[in-house]
Amino acid sequence: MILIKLGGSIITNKEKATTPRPNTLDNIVRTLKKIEEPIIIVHGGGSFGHYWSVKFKMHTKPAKYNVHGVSVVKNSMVELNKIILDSFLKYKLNPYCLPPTDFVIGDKPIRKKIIEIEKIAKSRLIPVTFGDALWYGQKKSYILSGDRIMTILATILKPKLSIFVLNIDGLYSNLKTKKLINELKGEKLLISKSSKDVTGGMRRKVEEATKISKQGLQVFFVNGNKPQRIIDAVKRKKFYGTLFRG
Ligand code: IP8
Repeated sequence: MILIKLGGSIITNKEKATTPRPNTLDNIVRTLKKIEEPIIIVHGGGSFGHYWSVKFKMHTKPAKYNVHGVSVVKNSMVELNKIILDSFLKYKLNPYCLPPTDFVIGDKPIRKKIIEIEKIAKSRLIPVTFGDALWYGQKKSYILSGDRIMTILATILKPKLSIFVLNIDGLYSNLKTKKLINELKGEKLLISKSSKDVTGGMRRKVEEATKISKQGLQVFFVNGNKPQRIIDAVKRKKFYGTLFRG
């Protein structure tokens, strides 16, 4: 099984509120058709969820946030999710929409439900879930990042490969020269905090990728503008991106 996160920066235009990138999305989805094994999709919030989370000052920490804000963030994620589902349907990839409330209560994963997600994927439906505003309990809510969902799912389902699809080639050792880090094995990385993402941007991704790879699982950061690189990685032909060795 292959776990794939479509990052908000690749599927939306982060410079413009609530703006998808339909052509880029379609290109990725069309290419995913070449994968022969079961896949599970997670997507991020980009200029939908993050835009509204910033407006309503919502974060990953459970708190008594403005309830209207919770609704607006959630609605924006449903809107983005629909765009993604429609793209999958268009290319006959049979998406199966699974909001995270289906397998998380408060901030606790429901193991039984997650095992069921793999069965859904094995039936050739493609489970599609996403980062979201979630009810926490005691009048509190929080933003659950799609990156965190990757760790939740990977921990239980042990995918052959967990892929983070980004808007850049992978991790750079030097931002100016854009020198790509091809492979990592247990090294500690220092990543600066991103301002636009309420869930922590690249820093969060690296944290979650490290958690997954520490379980002996492979994680790969790849550029979604070059979707064939996803297929090459899945088919073990070539890893053009950053590979976290398990
Ligand atoms: O983009 C966050 O998901 P992420 C979703 O995967 C919201 O961090 C609602 C901001």
